[in-house]
Amino acid sequence: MTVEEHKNAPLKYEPPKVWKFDTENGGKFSKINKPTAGATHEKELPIGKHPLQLYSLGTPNGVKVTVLLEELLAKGHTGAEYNAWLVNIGDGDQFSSGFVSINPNSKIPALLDLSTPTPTRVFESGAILLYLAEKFGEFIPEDPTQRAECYSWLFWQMGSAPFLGGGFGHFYAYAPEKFEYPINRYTMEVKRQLDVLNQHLAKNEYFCGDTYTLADIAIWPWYGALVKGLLYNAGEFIEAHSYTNVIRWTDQIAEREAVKRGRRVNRAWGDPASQLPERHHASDFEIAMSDEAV
Ligand SMILES: N[C@@H](CCC(=O)N[C@@H](CS)C(=O)NCC(=O)O)C(=O)O
Repeated sequence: MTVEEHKNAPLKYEPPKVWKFDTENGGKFSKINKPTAGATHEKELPIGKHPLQLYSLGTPNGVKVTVLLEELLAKGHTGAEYNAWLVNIGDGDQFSSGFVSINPNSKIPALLDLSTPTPTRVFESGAILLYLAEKFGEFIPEDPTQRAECYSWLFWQMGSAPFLGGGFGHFYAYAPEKFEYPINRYTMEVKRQLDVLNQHLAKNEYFCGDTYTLADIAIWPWYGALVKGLLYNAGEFIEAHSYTNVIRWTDQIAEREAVKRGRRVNRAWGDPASQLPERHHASDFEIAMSDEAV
């Protein structure tokens, strides 16, 4: 179709004067998405014995937090001991009264810190990463210039991932039909984002220079998984193999023991050896891998 023909083609969808909610739109998450906020049912959250209570799921946003917690524990910070509880978003657990009281936005991950004089709630994965990095003084540089670089990449991730997940992933993998316009628009944007990362990693070992920080922890579960073809089955479509510096960085981070542990926490699908739906003690990883547990 030429540009002129495209301009003259009748619109398939004419928005009504007032938008109405349609639960039957056929998209993968149409049953749980709705245009209102707040709790749908009364249910308290479970509380374990550790200072930190994490309510989450092993999606990329959840993995950011479990990787940082495992990294902090690996450095000997016992105050980072945590109970990780599973929030099954497919079943609507994020709309329980208990969950909404710690995250009014009803999205995982959410954290409750019981070690403060009164309990501290934190929601939004970027806020949780900053809260923990500042609390323990780790994975965030002291030098103001380096720290600013770290903030920049962290907020880059928080601002960019919705185009990857909510835009590209939604229209490429979850929408009820393959619509050319949004797939083109979001594929272009995601490839531009990957090029930003690839060019930066050509000159830097990690996002904030030569040290591994919370910026790497935030970016890895999304863009690392994307270049390894693990998100939306889109590796070939976006020519993931061409982002060689991102692949180098992804593989390097995947070798870290804390990362291997963190990516399993709150994961309740896929290869059984990759799962640990709840984590209440460091030994849970070994128990889950033993013959007894299989
Ligand atoms: N900006 C939020 C996004 C969190 C988010 O989108 N979480 C998704 C899972 S990855 C969720 O809980 N979805 C449930 C829903 O939309 O009802 C963050 O980074 O914490």
